[in-house]
Amino acid sequence: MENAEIARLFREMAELLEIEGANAFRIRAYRNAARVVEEHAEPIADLVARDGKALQELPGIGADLAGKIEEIVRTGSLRALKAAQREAPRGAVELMRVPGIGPAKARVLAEQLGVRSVAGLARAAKAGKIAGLPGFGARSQQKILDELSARTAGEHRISRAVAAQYGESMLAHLRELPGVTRADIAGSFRRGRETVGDLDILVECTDGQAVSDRFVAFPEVREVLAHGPTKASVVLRSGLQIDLRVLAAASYGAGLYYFTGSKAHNIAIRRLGQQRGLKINEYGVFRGKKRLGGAGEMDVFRAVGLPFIPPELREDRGEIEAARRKQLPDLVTLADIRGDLQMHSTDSDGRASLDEMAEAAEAMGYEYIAITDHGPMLRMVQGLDDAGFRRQRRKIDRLNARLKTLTVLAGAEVDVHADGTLDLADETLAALDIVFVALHAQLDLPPERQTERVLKALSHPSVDVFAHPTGRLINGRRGARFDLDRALRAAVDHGVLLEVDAQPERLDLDDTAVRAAIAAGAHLVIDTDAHAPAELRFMRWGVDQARRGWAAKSAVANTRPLSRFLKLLHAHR
Ligand code: DGT
Ligand code: CA
Ligand code: CA
Ligand code: ZN
Repeated sequence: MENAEIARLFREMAELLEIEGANAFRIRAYRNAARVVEEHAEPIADLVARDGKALQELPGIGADLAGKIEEIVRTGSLRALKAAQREAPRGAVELMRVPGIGPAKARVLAEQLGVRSVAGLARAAKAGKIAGLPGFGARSQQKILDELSARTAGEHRISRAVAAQYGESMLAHLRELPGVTRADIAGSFRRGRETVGDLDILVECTDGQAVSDRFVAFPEVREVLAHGPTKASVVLRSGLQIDLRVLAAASYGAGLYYFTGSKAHNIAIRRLGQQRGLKINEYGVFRGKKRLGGAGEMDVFRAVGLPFIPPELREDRGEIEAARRKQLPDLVTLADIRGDLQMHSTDSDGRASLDEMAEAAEAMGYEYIAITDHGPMLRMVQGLDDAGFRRQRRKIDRLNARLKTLTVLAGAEVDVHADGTLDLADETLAALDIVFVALHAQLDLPPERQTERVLKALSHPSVDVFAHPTGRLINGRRGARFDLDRALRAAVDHGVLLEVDAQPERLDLDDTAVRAAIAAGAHLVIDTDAHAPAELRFMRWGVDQARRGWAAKSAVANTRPLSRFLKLLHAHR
């Protein structure tokens, strides 16, 4: 049982309670429990197996929620959730996943229009049936249409971080079978994509039937789509589909290559093979009937005369040409990262103190971090005002005097007003070690005005980093629209670094924007925007996104030692 699975059930519970109009405190308790479970470093199921009482030591988990966690771990489901599902109008939960539709609106749509799905919502909006409903209007109908058209044809893709939990636990399940010599997740997941349509798992084993049997016996399987000796396919209760292929050792590399994709990349490589009179498929590399290789992935590259191309680049976006010219970037790795830069403490909306964040970062072996609490504009999270940042600076100075291996930079994440001015006084900004600017409100300004806002903010002399530049949320909101090329040029002119925010639902900049940023000559920072110590582990998702954007170590500022990092940061001041 993955933590993500427990969290998913609690979140659905919270949504159903919202639709029901239940007590806000109860709703919040479920949401909090979902987050606590999700962020717990070890599997909660192990905790339950070891010591039932330990659950109640988790923050915000009392006897009632602990009992529910145990029930989920033991039975795989939750009776209270089933009951709530029966009560709620069908489809309402799915509708709430559309930005701008809260519980009340979802209920109205489901009850008055009989809308049961996102597809049904699109039909109703197009037919103009939504504008006249209570609580809606022509504007909210248009907003729904805009949101839906921004999604790729209603396709449901699962976030990388969530897919990783199910995929890694399936891998562990398969590896327990004797005779399994290799097992990997291939497909879009191996290519580092921020979301996956499904997971593709490859296993090397001589007894395919045994692997397939064990695969379909994974505890969370809801539906078996296929179940044979070389392939199988299942859907988990979370809705995630997993495909299995079993391969012989002689074909494993060729299979891994083929099922890693992308399809467009595979086709281009196969064509290169054809030009050399070779046949390349998921079983190997062949000349006529003669097998030339296939046990290792390198067999395929060697056959077409190319060096290894990292999976993150295999999108047919110029990687084959770059490989031929020996101009592939030396991609940044997780181990290259020397410091984490955006993070919050209880001084604004973080859930751990400054000292706790610093200790956690030190334990991870970082050389430096920055504490970047919010400014005053974000009232709902109680940001710091100018005096607050002065007080925090004194706390950070005292902390640095105590710390042995870690340096804490005093920073801020400052909101940009709609007119491009910043939400803290110039003297306050000038006194900080590192200043992040971010758009949090009014993401829907017209593109020209948004561009002006961004350009003005980036030109402020104290600004160092542009945080999660678009503000998009994966499977959530679309984010701000502005002229990215002009913003990137301004960033380069003013020496502003661009963030790759590693929160799994942000991953902003995204891969194509990272690549554009590097091409424009900008530097990146990859950081976690952590609001709790456990979130420091999000760094891997940010690194994956940067790798997909062709980021070399040298393009990422926080791979540098502190002194060189600061020099780059303040070159423009
Ligand atoms: P996804 O699941 O939508 O996130 O994306 P992928 O890339 O994982 O796609 P998927 O699961 O349909 O297939 C896994 C890999 O298998 C894909 O990346 C490349 C390979 N593949 C699938 N179908 C074809 C095909 O028709 N031709 C070739 N050359 N490769 C294919
Ligand atoms: Ca896939
Ligand atoms: Ca697949
Ligand atoms: Zn932020």
